[in-house]
Amino acid sequence: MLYDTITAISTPMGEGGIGIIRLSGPMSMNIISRIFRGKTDILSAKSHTIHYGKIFHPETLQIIDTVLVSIMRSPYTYTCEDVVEINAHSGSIVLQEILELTISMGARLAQPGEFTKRAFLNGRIDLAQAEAVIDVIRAKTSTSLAVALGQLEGNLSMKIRDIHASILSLLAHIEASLDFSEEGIELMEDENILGGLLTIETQLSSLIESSRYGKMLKEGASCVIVGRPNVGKSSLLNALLGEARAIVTHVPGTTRDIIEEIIDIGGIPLKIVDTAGLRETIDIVEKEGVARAWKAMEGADIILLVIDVSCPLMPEDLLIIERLRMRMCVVAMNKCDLVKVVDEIEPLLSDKPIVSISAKLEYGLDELKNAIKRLLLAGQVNIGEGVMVSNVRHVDALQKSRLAILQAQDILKTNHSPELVAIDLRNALLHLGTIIGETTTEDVLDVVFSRFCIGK
Ligand SMILES: Nc1nc2c(ncn2[C@@H]2O[C@H](COP(=O)(O)OP(=O)(O)OP(=O)(O)O)[C@@H](O)[C@H]2O)c(=O)[nH]1
Ligand SMILES: [Mg+2]
Repeated sequence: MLYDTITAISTPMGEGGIGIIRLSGPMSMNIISRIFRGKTDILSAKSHTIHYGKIFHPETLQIIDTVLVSIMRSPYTYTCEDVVEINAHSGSIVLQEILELTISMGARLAQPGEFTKRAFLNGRIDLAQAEAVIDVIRAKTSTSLAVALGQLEGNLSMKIRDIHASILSLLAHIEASLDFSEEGIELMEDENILGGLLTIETQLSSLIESSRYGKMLKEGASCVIVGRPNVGKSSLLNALLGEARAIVTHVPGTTRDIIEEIIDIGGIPLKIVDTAGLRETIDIVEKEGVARAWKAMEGADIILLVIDVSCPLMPEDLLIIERLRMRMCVVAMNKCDLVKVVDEIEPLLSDKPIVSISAKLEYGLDELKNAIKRLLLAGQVNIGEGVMVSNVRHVDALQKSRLAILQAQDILKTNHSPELVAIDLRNALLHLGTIIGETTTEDVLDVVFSRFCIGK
């Protein structure tokens, strides 16, 4: 372990009960012993103990704060190195002064994610687990948290290692057949190798398939509420959020700007976007709002069309319906607390789910959320269970690995060249290895850890 000692403020900036400065590396104990006075001698303190005392400036002897210091000795620590955590009062000046003091004692300011990077480089966790740390921190729903925690525990890594081992075993057979083909060694039949490749390909495919939901759990999906003015779009946003977020009035053209909020729909963080009512207008502010609404609609994963059942359909409604043909869409028939005079709408929206609601009386909202959830998950119900891939980098590696396996199958079926099959299998292994960090370049590591915050 040839590393220097790093230091960082590990808690968010701002006022709070406690702020933590974390040190990791060979000089951690030495540094803390020079700036901390308590009842115990910190250098002889046992590992994983906490000590009450004061941080002071060794030259001026000026006291900076009263703190609790945690001592954790290598190797059973977050980074596998000596780690010290100083629990101070969380004011930005206090934390900044202690941080600068540790730097003046020889520590270096940590880069984003450097503590976790050391945990990876020192072999405590693999790369997929290290990446899960940031997913745990950024999880937006309890289901996405569960998936991230599973990955941190190593469930994805285990699956990848299993597949890796199967490929390796096939490769060993093929290479043995190349090396000892004349020595009468019992060799695997092509058919058995093909069977093995097929199983591997299926496993890779199902992991790739899981990423559709895995990514949605992590990154969420977007749902744009559209409709002509005054149908109750903003009322619906407020009802879904459970708070009066958007302005609601009886005047058509109330909403001008885009309003975004996140709600939890069956574990998926769904970004709900309220927009200006779509109509022709000469008001320049409203015109801009309408242009933004059309644009938001273009980029949405799912569209929530609101229709007012208390009026007949208007040309604006028909124009929007026309634009929804090929899109994932749920239709909310709003104001169902009023007398229904709207025309038959089903024939216009053949296959789209239609739900009756009253945004004002908060009626039908669960049904509406279920319709959105069904559309997003396309029938998949056990989302969040089992191993799920949620990281673009992992999906890319899995796809490349699967492609190599498919190619190996083709070669085996056509021209039986074991050398070429072996090359493809080695490629497949290489790509799988990048997921857990066995064959990862420094550039990739830099990209992975630059997504972290400083202090993690
Ligand atoms: N009776 C009844 N009135 C509703 C319902 N939903 C909304 N309204 C009323 O309809 C009017 C318009 O509501 P908004 O939510 O502002 O409609 P909007 O679609 O956002 O309108 P713009 O922002 O102008 O495009 C308000 O007076 C609401 O109180 C409902 O379910 N039932
Ligand atoms: Mg509105």
